[in-house]
Amino acid sequence: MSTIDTTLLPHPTGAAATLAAAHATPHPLQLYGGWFCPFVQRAWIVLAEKRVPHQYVEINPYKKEPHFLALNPRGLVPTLAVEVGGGEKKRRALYESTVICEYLDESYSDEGQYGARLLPAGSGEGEVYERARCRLWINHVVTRVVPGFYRLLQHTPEKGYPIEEARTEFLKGVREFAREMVDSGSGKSGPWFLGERFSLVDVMLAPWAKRLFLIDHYKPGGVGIPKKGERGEDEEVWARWDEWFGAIVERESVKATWSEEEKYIEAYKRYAEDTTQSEVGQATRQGRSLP
Ligand SMILES: N[C@@H](CCC(=O)N[C@@H](CS)C(=O)NCC(=O)O)C(=O)O
Repeated sequence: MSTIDTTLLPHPTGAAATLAAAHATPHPLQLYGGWFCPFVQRAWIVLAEKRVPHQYVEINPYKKEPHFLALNPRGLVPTLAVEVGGGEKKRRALYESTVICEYLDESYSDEGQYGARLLPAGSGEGEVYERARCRLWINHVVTRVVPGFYRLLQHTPEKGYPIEEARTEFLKGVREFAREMVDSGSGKSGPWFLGERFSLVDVMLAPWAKRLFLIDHYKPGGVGIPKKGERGEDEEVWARWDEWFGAIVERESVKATWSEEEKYIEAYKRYAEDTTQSEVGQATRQGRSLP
């Protein structure tokens, strides 16, 4: 059994360290996270976007400490501890990054205080459809793009399939996402998935967009997004991706939840060598769906 997963740097660095330090004081709303984890970054981005008062608690999820397992029997980060109930408040836990993000968006819904809703929330026909469309593309990110990312990052020459196959599959998921942005015409009003409006769809993909450089760093041929002028019939689609990507990396909440680049390179070495014992890594290796 590998040990590096339990010898991970035990704290965030860079901007994320500053954000964590500003949220170190005990608070009933607690985000249990690991600085390196993209699923955590989703929840962290939502807290930062909405400026929700909370405590950030850095833990190493690979250690599976009893106090953490008592909160989340799956033993994964992010885990959100919340207080619920009228008179006598009870401490409860939520997990699964997509569930946590929706919970935070709904719980801190006063737009005057917390800014615009991240998932369209209205009951009119148009908003209900847009909410469903957002969930559809969140599902695309969860079931296509993210597993494709790990299959490519964990590819080694010993695998029974060529790296090109993993790259093509991953790029297909990303291209379909970008094509949806072109087809919906959202690019006319702004860079985000919904155009002018930043939403949970952007949040769900942002952490992996930020980690694409790891594939360029570790894998021969890198991510392989074709260059301008060499994109054939997909020129417009990849230009829309570039626009979205450029906006994501500049988004304040994304920058604020990001540690120093070289720390990710160290942390993801075991993924790139396909020796990680993490549940995500093992699931990818065995062709199972991600935890
Ligand atoms: N489906 C979960 C996945 C969370 C997840 O896999 N987190 C990883 C860290 S990036 C973890 O806690 N791993 C602990 C382990 O593998 O034992 C979510 O969306 O929150």
